[in-house]
Amino acid sequence: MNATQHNPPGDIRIGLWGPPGSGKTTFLGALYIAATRHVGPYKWFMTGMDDPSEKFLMESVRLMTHERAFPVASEAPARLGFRFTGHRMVKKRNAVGMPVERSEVVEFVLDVLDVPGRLFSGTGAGAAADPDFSPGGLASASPRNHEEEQLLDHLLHCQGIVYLFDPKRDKESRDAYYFFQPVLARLARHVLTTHRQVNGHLPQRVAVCVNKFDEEDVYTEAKRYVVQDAHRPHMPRVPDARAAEFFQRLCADPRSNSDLVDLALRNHFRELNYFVTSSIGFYLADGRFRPTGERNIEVKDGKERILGQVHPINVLEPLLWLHDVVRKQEKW
Ligand SMILES: Nc1nc2c(ncn2[C@@H]2O[C@H](COP(=O)(O)OP(=O)(O)O)[C@@H](O)[C@H]2O)c(=O)[nH]1
Ligand SMILES: [Mg+2]
Repeated sequence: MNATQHNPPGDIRIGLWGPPGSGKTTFLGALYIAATRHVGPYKWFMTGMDDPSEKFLMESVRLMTHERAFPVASEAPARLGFRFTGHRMVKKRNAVGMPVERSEVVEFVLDVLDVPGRLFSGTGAGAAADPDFSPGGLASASPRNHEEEQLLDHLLHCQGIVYLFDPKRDKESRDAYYFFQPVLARLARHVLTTHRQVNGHLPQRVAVCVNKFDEEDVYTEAKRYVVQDAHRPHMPRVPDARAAEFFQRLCADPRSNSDLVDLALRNHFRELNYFVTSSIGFYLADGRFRPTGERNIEVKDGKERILGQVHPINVLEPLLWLHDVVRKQEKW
């Protein structure tokens, strides 16, 4: 006998936070493939909640698989909604002790705002390139200011935040803190003035993602923490318990202030988890990962193209963790 148990979908608002180019749009675009490839107790699939979200999904999947290109940069904030549906078969006994197989369905809705990276600085890169960008101000009513407010309002009402740290960029520009601090300062002010703090902390849960794991330098640094999946294609993974240590190591460059990102995250937020992620994964020459860690990007006519299959690493997992911790809390 079969039965289906449907848990009502929980709406969960998740924000994406990270400096320009840290991979936010690509991360979102890779989610559909990540859900399809996911190996775990639940089988997952992802659908768009409305036409623009479905269009974004189809377009990013087409780009990443057929065109072998990265999703195009976000020009204006895009509000997107996706539904994740997971199902698994569980063996149970019915009221009279007979074994029954039951299909268990879990659903959650992800509501994200994908914004151009310049909005995160509040004072800098955006301002230099863009006269409309008002330094740190929520006071004037310029269009740019409206976008900043939209971002702040979204993050304020998120239960979860995916924070993307880009070790490749940070090695060169060392500006993670520069893009991090203005957003944190505004978030903290609004949470405190509206008395929404929880035990002195900001209420959002944060999944800290060290992104672009597939890049040669990042993989080389991560090697000491890496274990390989037992199942094909035996992708490398930094276990969550060691990902925090890896993040701290990356932030500890004495020439940068990125250690302040690590400290401030831990001081401000009540619950954090760490992931080492890649939206595209490594190149699999013969269907399995080789420990040399081949890069899944080729450069043709000066343009970066994805070389082979897209195998996202730890892209769905931060959302599943956020969904889990938010669902477990009784009251938001
Ligand atoms: N190696 C590698 N590069 C990535 C990955 N994700 C994004 N990138 C690179 O980072 C660039 C910026 O990504 P994008 O998603 O537009 O960043 P955003 O500004 O944070 O939305 C892309 O064009 C790629 O060159 C990844 O998983 N691995
Ligand atoms: Mg983007």
